[in-house]
Amino acid sequence: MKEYTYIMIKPDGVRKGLTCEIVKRIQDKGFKIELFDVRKLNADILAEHYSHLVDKPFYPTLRDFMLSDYVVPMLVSGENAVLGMRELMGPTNSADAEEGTIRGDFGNKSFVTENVIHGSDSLENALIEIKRFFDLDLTQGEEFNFNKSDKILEFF
Ligand code: DAT
Ligand code: MG
Repeated sequence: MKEYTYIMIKPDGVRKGLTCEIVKRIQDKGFKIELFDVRKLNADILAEHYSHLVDKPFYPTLRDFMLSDYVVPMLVSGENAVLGMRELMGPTNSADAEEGTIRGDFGNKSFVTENVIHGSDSLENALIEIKRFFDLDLTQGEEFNFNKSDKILEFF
């Protein structure tokens, strides 16, 4: 099935100049980048995004890192995009990630927080994250249609 997933290059990826390399890897894997943005997050949206982690002792470090610089949010689509992107990224801890994966090649193996990229972990969470970061109501399997974007409609 054609799936949507929410991908975000984290501040370390942007600072290391990896944006285009990561875009290339996503496209070479056969996925399509439907939307691409560059922005800074605020503490509220980050706390929503990482609501499963806000009570962890490492959350302040994670928050300060994620707010430290620009991020690159992307709406990515393709066959098996959710799991396929997680495979392309590698596991959470870059020290456990194989060579050839984005985290394995570019993540900080001494500091789990700096793992370069976020990708949704389920079909359901992908839609929640796409709504959160792009304000788009998508359904898995449906065609992406620019008319769906209120923001773009307002622009024209
Ligand atoms: P993932 O990003 O692979 O989906 P996650 O949702 O469990 O992993 O965690 C989100 C981010 O939080 C992760 O990319 C890096 C950071 N993180 C997770 N576990 C951590 C830990 N034990 N110590 C420090 N940072 C952690
Ligand atoms: Mg996660």
